[in-house]
Amino acid sequence: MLSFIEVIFTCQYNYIIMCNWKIMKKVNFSLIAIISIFFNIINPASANSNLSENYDNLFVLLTIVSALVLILVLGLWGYFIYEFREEKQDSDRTPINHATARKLEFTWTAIAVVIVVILMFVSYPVLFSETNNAEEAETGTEVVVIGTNGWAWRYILPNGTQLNETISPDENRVTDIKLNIGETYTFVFYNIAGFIHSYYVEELNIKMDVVPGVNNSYTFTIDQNIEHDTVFPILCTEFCGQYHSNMKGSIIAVNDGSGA
Ligand SMILES: [Cu+2]
Repeated sequence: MLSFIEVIFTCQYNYIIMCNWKIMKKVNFSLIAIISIFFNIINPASANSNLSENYDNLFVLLTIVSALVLILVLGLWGYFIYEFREEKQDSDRTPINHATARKLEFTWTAIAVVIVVILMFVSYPVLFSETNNAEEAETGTEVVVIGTNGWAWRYILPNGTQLNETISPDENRVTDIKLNIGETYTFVFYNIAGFIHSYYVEELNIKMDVVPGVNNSYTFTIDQNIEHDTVFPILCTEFCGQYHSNMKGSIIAVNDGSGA
């Protein structure tokens, strides 16, 4: 799923392209920006776990709020460029007085603060709905996930089995784990590396920092509609050192009961 920041980058990217083509005057770039945002909203989200719906709703809300702010800012910008262009000499260019300017400043600052505070209250429960301290977490089948100093993921399954990485000729450290579709799991993260990793499964909406001395946990359920043997790749999203990009592996979703 494309993130909120990527939406903004997409808009800026379109803007830069148009500047390069020197056709800025002919093309209404704010329209292109709006189309970009719309494209990002309708981009199919990753609805493969129970976490997806809350995240996706929050994403759409943030995108709409950002789009409205963007339209307002671009609209005002366009208006001022047009109204105070060089050729038009009859526009009123007297500066507003200090008291009015202060009121205006206070008002727009207050509006921005209110919007940010509302978004904070909306985002907070989503962010922490499934990600808690291990002791307080709603628990499913507990799987221990270990980030190592050999740039690999290891698992300890509920039955005590440890899954270790295999190192491929091209130096990838690969660890796969099978999980049952529809079963609720709690991943408890340990770090024996001494430096930070971050466990990321894009298609299941899982992302958790794996920090030395901190046992974060993550409770999730793979959606019932997922097909047997679906593979969800895992990445490390904390730049952790020499073999950062070689920390490979997958969650393999199974419905024959052979999962952890
Ligand atoms: Cu890492």
